[in-house]
Amino acid sequence: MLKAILWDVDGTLAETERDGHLVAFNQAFEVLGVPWRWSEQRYGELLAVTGGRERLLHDMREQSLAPAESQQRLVLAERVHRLKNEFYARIVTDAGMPLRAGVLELFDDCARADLRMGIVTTTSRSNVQALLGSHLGRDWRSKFAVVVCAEDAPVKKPDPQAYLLALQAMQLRPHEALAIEDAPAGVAAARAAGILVVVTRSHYFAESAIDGALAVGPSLGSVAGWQPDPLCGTRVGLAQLADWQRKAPITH
Ligand code: XBP
Repeated sequence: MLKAILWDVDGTLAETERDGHLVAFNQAFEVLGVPWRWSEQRYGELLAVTGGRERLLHDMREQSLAPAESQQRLVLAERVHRLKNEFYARIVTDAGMPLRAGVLELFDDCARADLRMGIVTTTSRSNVQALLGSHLGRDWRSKFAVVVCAEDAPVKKPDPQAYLLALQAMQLRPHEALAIEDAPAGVAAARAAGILVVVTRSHYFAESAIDGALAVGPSLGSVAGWQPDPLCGTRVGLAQLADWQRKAPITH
């Protein structure tokens, strides 16, 4: 029986990578006098590395203008990352970052069914606070039984640490939860924790090979383009997710 929905954040709740983090990283580079910028395409390549600080350090290995010493790189990555998160929060609160289609409706489905929700992300807590605070108000935290962020799970996806922590905190067995993710690393993390996953593809992972998901589609806001075909309705709601979960082959 389905007892909880576990939400990834970046790319799943909103297109935060392209419209938020990338823009904020480039703003931080500019302000701190870092002599390079990331294009939309380069950022897509760098998303193979989970975690903003880790992504910066990975990129510096290929930047000829990056500091030579590893300690200096760590210091620079730390400064850029902190400022990036400040700019990100500003983008989200000032300019606004729309939630993806079908997300709010699924929140409402869960509330109506009294089904618990959790946030399971390896992004920084301040970013989650900015995004959900702007959409759900100051009371946003009360809508989630658990909020696992990078500060709680420092070993980033595809490691299952964040999902294992969520299961533990919610006292759930893996087959009682269903994760919603957008990217292969997130799917791998959930699967490694034994949790079934539904994938709503985001901008950067529109074409990525996805292994081991229960269902894959372009948006929770529409039944078009999903595999397997949704039963009925106009969007992918809780009834559909529960049906997919019920029909999943039992592997536990
Ligand atoms: C999200 C990430 C993060 C964000 C940026 O992973 O990889 O690095 O891109 O956030 P998840 P930070 O799929 O777990 O949400 O800069 O705070 O890392």
